[in-house]
Amino acid sequence: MKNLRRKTLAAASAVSLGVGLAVTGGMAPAAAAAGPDTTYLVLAPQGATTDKAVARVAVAKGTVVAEYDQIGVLVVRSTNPEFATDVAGAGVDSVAATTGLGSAIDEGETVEVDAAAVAAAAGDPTGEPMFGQQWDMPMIDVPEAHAVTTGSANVVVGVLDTGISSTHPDLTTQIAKDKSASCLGGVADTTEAAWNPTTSDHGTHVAGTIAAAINGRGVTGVAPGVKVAAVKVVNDGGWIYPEAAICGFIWAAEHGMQVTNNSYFIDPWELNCRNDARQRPVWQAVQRAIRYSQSKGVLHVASAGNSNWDLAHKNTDTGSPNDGSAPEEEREDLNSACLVLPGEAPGVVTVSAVAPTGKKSYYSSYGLGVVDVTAPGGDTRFRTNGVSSTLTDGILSTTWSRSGGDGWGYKQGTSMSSPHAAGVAALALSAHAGMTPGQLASFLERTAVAQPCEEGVWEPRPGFPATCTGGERNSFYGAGMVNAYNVVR
Ligand SMILES: [Ca+2]
Ligand SMILES: [Ca+2]
Repeated sequence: MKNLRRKTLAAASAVSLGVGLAVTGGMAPAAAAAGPDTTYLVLAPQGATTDKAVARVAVAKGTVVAEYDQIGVLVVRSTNPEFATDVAGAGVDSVAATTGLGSAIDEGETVEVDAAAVAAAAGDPTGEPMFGQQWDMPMIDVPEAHAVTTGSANVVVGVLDTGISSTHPDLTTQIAKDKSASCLGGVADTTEAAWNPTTSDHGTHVAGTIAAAINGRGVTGVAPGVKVAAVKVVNDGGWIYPEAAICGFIWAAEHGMQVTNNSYFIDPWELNCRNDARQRPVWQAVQRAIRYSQSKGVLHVASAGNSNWDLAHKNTDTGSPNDGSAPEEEREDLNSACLVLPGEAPGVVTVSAVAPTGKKSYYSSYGLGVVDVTAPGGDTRFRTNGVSSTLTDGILSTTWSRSGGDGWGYKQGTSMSSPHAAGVAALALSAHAGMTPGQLASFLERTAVAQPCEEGVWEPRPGFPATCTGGERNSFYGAGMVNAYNVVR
């Protein structure tokens, strides 16, 4: 029985009010001056330690919940309504609350499949039972790559996402449990329950695309010989808060991960540029975490997003901020603090998505100089001119649900394309150890198969027009389609 579960592509413009705002009713104690329990990021001056900042937090009646001395950032909780003012002083460069700065994860569409039925249909008894449904794998020459290597167990890919099901039969042998953690709240929690999924199987699906086992069950990942680590950064409401992302980047750096997959993006349109002065410290802190992790040898791979936006021209994209409250002139005020993170941070490999045809998926965002490479993400609408959804044109991978447990199913999105690129990066490192993140990023681009622009307006689904610009390197596909064989041959 097919269980179709659809979720609307989450609008990146939605803003969560966050966890700190709920004030309990009449039970509040006499401390009338107390405000809501709010999370702050406190930044020491660039390059300075956090010692003095810690002292200032105590003076301002805050509690340090995580100290990231490596990047001079503290995660603090406080109910002092004047905390941001009171904490100012020697050793504190800036402070900002992260309230309202959660970014929604794009869930995409899911359909669970009956494993036995798919196994019978696939018809290849020597391969993985569902391999016949994995159109994405031949598209990037994964079988040819596996004839050379399936990857090295020394390579660990951090899946910064909703957690990974540690009981999944296609993943249980693939997870580096000693490197897995939940980063919710900005503090790493290594208990297995904490980094398992609780509401969403997004991360479980991503992990399967990277490294599902060759074990005679279900599917194969791009790099089944490598390990994945669950780094849970998405809360049960589907939001990524900056403190969780910071914790995740630092965790990956301190636990020897060479690659991370980031199938989400933190959108500055709604969340940063509108009120830049207040929010800039938050973005500076995230950028410090990204830079630090890169300096420790981590390559970050990120999805381009599912809004069909031209990310290179977002200051003139009238489709972006959609609540009507942002004046035009404010939208022009883009600067380096207004990057879509992590995708647009320097050194991050940003991935667009293609359909089974190899052409841009209707939903995939794009942008010249923003998209670095492309990979299969699925397109369940191109076949019917948008009229109905053909879910087998999505990406088949590992799934999980609270009611149904572990399984396999289809999803589509740049969330699904990015892990293909992360898997190829992991194969590349397996075959050629010792590359720096910068070398690995350019190797992925050099080995990608160039994809020419579509002519004119590309609109595989009515209502989703886009125009490709550039030459061999272009706005839809960057340097081209990642290729698993080219990185190991
Ligand atoms: Ca398998
Ligand atoms: Ca990039």
